[in-house]
Amino acid sequence: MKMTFRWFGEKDDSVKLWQIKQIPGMTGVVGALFDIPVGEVWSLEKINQLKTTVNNAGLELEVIESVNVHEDIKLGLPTRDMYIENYIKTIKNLSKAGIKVICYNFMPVFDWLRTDLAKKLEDGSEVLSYDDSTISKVDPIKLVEDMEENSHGFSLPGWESYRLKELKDTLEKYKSVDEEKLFDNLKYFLESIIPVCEEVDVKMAIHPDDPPWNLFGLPRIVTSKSNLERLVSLVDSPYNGLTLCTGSLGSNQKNNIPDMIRYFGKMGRIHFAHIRNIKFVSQRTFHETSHLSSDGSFDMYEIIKAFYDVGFKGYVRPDHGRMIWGEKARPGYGLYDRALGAAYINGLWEAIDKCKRSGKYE
Ligand code: CS2
Ligand code: MN
Repeated sequence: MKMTFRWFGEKDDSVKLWQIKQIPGMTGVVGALFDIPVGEVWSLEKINQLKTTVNNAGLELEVIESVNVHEDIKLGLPTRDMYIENYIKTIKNLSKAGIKVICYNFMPVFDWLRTDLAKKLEDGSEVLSYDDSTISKVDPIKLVEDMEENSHGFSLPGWESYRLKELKDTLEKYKSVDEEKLFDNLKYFLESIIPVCEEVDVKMAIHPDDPPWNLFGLPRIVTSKSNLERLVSLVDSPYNGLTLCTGSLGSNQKNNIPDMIRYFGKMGRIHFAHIRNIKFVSQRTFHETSHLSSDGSFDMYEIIKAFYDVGFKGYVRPDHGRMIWGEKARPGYGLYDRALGAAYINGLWEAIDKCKRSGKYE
């Protein structure tokens, strides 16, 4: 595995590259061009600028998260072909700059969703949380306003305000799109882009839906083992792969994360891993925690062991962390707790590796 750290760029991140570089075992950052509106082509010049900045700090830039998919592609509108052409141009430019993996998602309208961006835990730290009973009462338009208000002035990934301005209209358009239709639209997209990815050697890694169930009547399909299985066979190519996000998939208690890692890992379809822990309050209500197993509901040892056992060589990043030690940063994306997470993941990996090599476990 190759340890990386998500970074939002010089202008829009309180975390600096030199700080990331000082985290033990850190090889590179996961970046993106956040100022390019969804659907437009990423120019090679801008990509190279970002790459040079990152490389000058002694870090690699081999993973992009995210190149977002235009809503018209997800909706299957006639304009999708133009947006797919643009997406292909972006893939080719990213390849020229040495990018190996693109993380993306296929969630209608909303990206990840939480009901509180700063829930206080007993120790005074703040975390993102999700309460299913609140969601059912909330108006999606109000939710978007709340998210903007509570993000401490930071833009939130996937919550671009210009895009969500047309929310009412977009929600209306989705009335005719159910899960089957969304799968068809994803297939159309993948059939268009995967041959290009094969040619230019860039792997696509779809991010699971977060949380992995339908919201506000909008369909969600990247949610379970059987749906992921269907997804990887839509286009049967190693370039049609997955981002295995433990926190997103794991918020459905029916999903067995180590089993999914073993299954899709053996298939060679996991190219990127997001590792985090969450704590369930009830069936569909949870809050995020530190990465440590005993702080949350997941067995992080079993998760890392599953990656180890399938010989995972892909990229990994600590996912959302708590806000601790008085840090003021983008919710979920502070420096301190994610750095602790990276150190913990590396520690688990080393322990498993040494045990395995000394024959202490099969
Ligand atoms: C991320 C997602 O912050 C997060 O929860 O994992 O926003 C992720 O970047 C996108 O869904 C991938 O396109
Ligand atoms: Mn994730």
